[in-house]
Amino acid sequence: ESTGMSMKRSMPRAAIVRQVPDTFADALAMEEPSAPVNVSLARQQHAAYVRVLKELVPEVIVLPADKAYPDCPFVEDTAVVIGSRALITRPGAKSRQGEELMVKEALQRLGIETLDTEAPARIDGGDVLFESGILFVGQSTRTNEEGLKALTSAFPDVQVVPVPVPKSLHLKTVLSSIATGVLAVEESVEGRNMFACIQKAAPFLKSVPISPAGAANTVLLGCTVIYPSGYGRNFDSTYKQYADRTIPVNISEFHKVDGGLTCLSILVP
Ligand code: CIR
Repeated sequence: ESTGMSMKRSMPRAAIVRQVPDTFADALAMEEPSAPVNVSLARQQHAAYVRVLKELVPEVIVLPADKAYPDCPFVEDTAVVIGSRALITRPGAKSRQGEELMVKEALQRLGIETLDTEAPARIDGGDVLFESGILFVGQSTRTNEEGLKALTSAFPDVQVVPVPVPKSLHLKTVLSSIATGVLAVEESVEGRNMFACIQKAAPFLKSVPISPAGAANTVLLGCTVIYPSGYGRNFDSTYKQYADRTIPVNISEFHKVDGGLTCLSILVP
């Protein structure tokens, strides 16, 4: 770990995504978007992201949208998969509870053992980062202490570390893995404090500061980093220090409703 070299990480065997519903403009947002959500553009952007996944991941399962759940494309929030087991979450926002059912069935079809989260526990998968064998769990408005306990009992062999998320929606809004042992971390007071908390438990982890807010939410697939373009900056040279390949993807319509790239898929190891 101290060589400064990033280790190879294996490609997930499958990814689960969920299509954009007609009601997507009603998705939850912490702040009213400056421009309204363009649903047909969101669909095009989603399709482009799915094409990238299909290029890299052996199996991509595309679940149909449900118009009763405007936030349903953000599948990441509905399950935490480690090894051959998944904890199906109880999403933190009431309007999202129920999204997890279709995802649960898809995971079971893949042969994954599923466990359920019981009330009063609440978990959004966007608060959960599994890196270097440690499960970092954001404590946010969406994921509570009971949720943290549910994760601890679902994965008894895994070290679980709570990380306060005072301001942002989710843990992974602020930071994400760009290589094994390396995190992209939003350059902000919140980002610095969160990474300091992470480093206390995992001093070997490195951070790469990224601005502006929102840009540090990336998807690592094997040695490829997919990152959000549309922040007026190109991050290729930054991420190429750690990754073999970088792919920018524009998801402007998802950013408007607080969604990042990681939210749009569940990766099945
Ligand atoms: C929500 O507020 O739940 C959605 N509008 C955005 C969810 C983003 N999910 C994620 O970052 N994992």
